[in-house]
Amino acid sequence: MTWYYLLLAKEIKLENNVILAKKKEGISYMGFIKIYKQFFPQGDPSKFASLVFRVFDENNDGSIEFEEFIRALSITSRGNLDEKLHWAFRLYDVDNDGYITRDEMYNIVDAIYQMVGQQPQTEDENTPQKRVDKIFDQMDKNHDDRLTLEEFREGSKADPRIVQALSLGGD
Ligand SMILES: [Ca+2]
Ligand SMILES: [Ca+2]
Ligand SMILES: [Ca+2]
Repeated sequence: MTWYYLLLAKEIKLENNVILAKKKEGISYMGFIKIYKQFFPQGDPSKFASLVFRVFDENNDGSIEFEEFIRALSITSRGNLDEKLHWAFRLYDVDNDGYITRDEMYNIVDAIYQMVGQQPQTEDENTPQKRVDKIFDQMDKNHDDRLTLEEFREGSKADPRIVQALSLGGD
């Protein structure tokens, strides 16, 4: 997730004054997407940014307050592996029911592919669907087509590339 830390670090610099000045308003959804667009001019990051926004915006009020921003930043940059994986799990588990379904995984992977634009990839991962199938082959130990936090955690530790998949093209 290296690009992600860079993004956040750079954003803090770029937007530091703005955030402090607008402490009460926070970062809007559109502002968040705009920041991503600076980093991924070759693709369309709006879908991915909207998914990340959801995780940042803990109180679900449509903006990322300074406190929310700092909390997310500290987990994604300074958290231990378990904290990072839990954060990533929340990103994938869009409906917050404690399971990542194939559809939810597809949603994120597709958003990442859109964001990074066209990239040379290996034959078995060159579409979002193939990538999702591969992740589930590796992680879904009980084959019920959904991943628990435990399966996600174990699978990610066994194959760190799965977590790095979040940063396709960035690491
Ligand atoms: Ca908020
Ligand atoms: Ca879910
Ligand atoms: Ca399972």
